[in-house]
Amino acid sequence: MRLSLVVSVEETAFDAVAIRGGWEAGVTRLAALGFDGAELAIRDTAVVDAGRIEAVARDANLVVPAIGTGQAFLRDGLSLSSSDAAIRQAAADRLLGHVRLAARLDSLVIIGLIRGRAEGGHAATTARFLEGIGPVLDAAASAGIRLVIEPINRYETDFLVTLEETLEVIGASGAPHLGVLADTFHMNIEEVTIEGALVAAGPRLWHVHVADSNRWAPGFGHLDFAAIVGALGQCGYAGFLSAEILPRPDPEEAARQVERFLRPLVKRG
Ligand code: LER
Ligand code: MN
Repeated sequence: MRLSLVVSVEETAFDAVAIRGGWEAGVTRLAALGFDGAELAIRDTAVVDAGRIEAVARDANLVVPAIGTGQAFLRDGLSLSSSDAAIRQAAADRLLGHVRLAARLDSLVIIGLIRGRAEGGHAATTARFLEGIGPVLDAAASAGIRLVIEPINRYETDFLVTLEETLEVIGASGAPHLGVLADTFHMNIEEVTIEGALVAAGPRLWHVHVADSNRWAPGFGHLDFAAIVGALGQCGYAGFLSAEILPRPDPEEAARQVERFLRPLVKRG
């Protein structure tokens, strides 16, 4: 398992992004702190310079394990499951840009808040979601890119809050390149046990966001990360632990804590 941290390429109102004040400096700083990767949060690939991202990551010797898309929902209101077909279409069109960038960077594309909210019940929302994501799945298959759906806690969404229900929708899609992202902060609110849910997700678990119970860096709250990393090892997880954390007590200390606390655990695991 390797370590990364979420960096936003634009200034964002989303608070769990520890490194701020310019993505280029952030990525370079992560490399200096010993991280293996930088996960990028990108609202719209039309306003980023893909060549520049490739160059900065390569020069810093960092992988971009995943590209986050939630700001397209938070800032622009795009939703794959909206009851408005034009909004579903706009969300899919936006995600095609993320898929193209992911193909250049060899990244996963995260379907987080952009999956939308429940409207008219779970079954109807799922049906619209599967229709909305269809063209994105097709483009990802052609590009050889995988997507991951992230279960998100009930205070942020009412559609797909647990790993189990997310895995059901993934199964219903029939898409072999659609998997699940586990975020320990959300899981602490929604799952019966974090370790049990991780083991149950097994080989369909392709990406992990780490934050402690308070969304501070691991070790600054009360989650049992030795048990969490142990469960990930048990299900054969060999991907990234990507820190999506508040910049507390300050950005530098938050990032350092991720390395200091998790590196010994992932070396063992
Ligand atoms: C995104 O990865 C996430 O975890 C959500 O809390 C975004 O609002
Ligand atoms: Mn997350």
